[in-house]
Amino acid sequence: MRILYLLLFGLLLNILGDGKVMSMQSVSSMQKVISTPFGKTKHGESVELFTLTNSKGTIAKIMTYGATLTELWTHDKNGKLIDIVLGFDNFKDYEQLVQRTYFGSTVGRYANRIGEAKFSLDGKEYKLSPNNGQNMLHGGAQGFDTRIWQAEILPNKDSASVKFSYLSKDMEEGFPGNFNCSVIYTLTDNNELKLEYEAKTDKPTVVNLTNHAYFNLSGAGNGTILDHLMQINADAYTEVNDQYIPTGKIINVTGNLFDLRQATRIEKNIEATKGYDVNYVLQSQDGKLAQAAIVYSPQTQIELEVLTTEPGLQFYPSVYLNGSIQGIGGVYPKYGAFCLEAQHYPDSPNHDNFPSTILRTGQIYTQTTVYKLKQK
Ligand code: FUC
Repeated sequence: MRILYLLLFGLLLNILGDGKVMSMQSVSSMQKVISTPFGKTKHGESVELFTLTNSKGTIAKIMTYGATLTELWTHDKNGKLIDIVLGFDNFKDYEQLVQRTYFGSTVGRYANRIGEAKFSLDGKEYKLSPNNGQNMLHGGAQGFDTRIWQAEILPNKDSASVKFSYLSKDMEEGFPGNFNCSVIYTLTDNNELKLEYEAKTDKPTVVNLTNHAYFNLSGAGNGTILDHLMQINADAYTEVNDQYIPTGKIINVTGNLFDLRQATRIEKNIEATKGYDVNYVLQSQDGKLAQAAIVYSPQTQIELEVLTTEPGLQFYPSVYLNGSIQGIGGVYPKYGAFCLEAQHYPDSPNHDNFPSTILRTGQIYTQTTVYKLKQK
């Protein structure tokens, strides 16, 4: 009987997918990965979309352009499936964005900002391509979020996994070294979306990979996240100047508006902090997977727990959205979502007191971040 249900479910996905399904895996173990064509870039490159489903009915969709999480569907308090990340259901809308938003993208080679778009390594100065005033933001004009990644469905008995790989050539956007990287997206039956990154280089370089998903636990396009409760396990944050470049100072949150160690309504200090947008220095600094944040929507009773091996977490409550983008679920207003970007600190290559982001030949860079969903 169970098998029959699964086959019927697979058939339904096929029909919903307009018959364009190219491959399907592990139907019998209830986890599924299907791939469908998602569109073509203006240069004629094909973009594929991978749909991961677990036994709870949670669905994650990731496209090969930017190894981007485009949709994440989970159940709200009434058992209704809602999409909790901002994005589009067709590729053209991503390409036509007037302003880069990095919705759900894998960001690299260096996520966040590098001051004056330059750094020195082993006595040599590297000039990067500035794309945020005189600074570099999220890997430059053609960051990893704009690249087509190679995808491979991984044989995985217990969960649905897809591996996305990208080779960033020596001196791409100014970074030294041929840089081979990958991110494996896994959706477990425990309602965890796990992102495992790996990279190596053939010359010393710097690296900071993250995901830039915009979450709204009340549903993408369903108003703002101002009523969400946010807890971040950080005693400090990296101070920035007026261009959001770290000054090098690490500021303790005690008695300060940025203190989120207790679950706090996001609205409370959002204006007073000028929209947060800071990198939190997480309590866990040993590189082991540890809880970094918990977020909760009272409307849907969906909770998101973020765990990471990274030492930092950028909290960005979508200050620059302004209602001009119409995506899945509706229009995306200011504060229509929050990003929690697990990362090394911004501008680390220019600050010796920050954890190092240098990757040398023979070393393997790894980063794991888990988004765990719960119904509370
Ligand atoms: C986040 C922010 C930045 C920028 C970008 C689009 O990473 O920290 O300030 O606005 O998103």
